[in-house]
Amino acid sequence: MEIQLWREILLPYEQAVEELKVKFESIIYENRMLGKYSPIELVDGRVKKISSILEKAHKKNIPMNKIEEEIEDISGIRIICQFVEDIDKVVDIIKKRNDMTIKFEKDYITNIKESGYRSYHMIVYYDVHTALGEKRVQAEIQIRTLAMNFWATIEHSLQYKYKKNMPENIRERLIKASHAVLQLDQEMSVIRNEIINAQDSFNVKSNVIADI
Ligand code: 0O2
Repeated sequence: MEIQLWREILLPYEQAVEELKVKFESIIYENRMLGKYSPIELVDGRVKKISSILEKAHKKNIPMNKIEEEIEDISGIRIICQFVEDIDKVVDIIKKRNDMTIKFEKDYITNIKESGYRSYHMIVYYDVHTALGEKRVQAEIQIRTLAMNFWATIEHSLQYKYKKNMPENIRERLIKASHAVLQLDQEMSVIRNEIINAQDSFNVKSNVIADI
């Protein structure tokens, strides 16, 4: 397919990523302005590379005319939370919104993947208005803690490096590390209130300094 055609196809997905990032980032900003704890720590987003789209289509036997329907993560948003409890809060926020419709959810936090991967995924429909007209696109929203994200980022780069041939000892270490991440998340949850209070007083102090 010509590069110009790909540009046109990807345009609405790029816009969806930009808009969704702004919308989720405003949750952080508004909570902070109101002196409230934000269940979202940070937001990231990307449009899948053409090569990755084609690779996935090939792997899953998806014909060209079904790519937009069947590859649900062309637009990808990642929402990072401090604590596991925040993930449910973010899921609730998304469910209550009327600017996105949930297609389905995958709970890899309750159902941890064999690799050790933990994250909550939501596929949503989202309407964009571009220079080429109105379009309903799909976007994958991954919600995870800082600790889960640390593990997934490292594991993803190793997957990329080794492709299908990850050495057994590295795979085992990653699984061990995922147990440590689970324990870290659990420990942090126990002292969650202490941490939130400490962050609140730190924020109050920095605001006072900023006002001066
Ligand atoms: P990217 O964009 O490079 O992250 P699959 O059949 O496993 O290919 P499926 O059915 O489309 O994937 O959905 P699934 O399993 O929910 O995975 C979608 C995305 O979740 C992946 O995107 C990863 O971002 C993330 N993910 C899933 N499993 C793992 C895992 O074991 N380790 C890590 N690090 N991430 C994972 P892509 O397509 O890999 O692409």
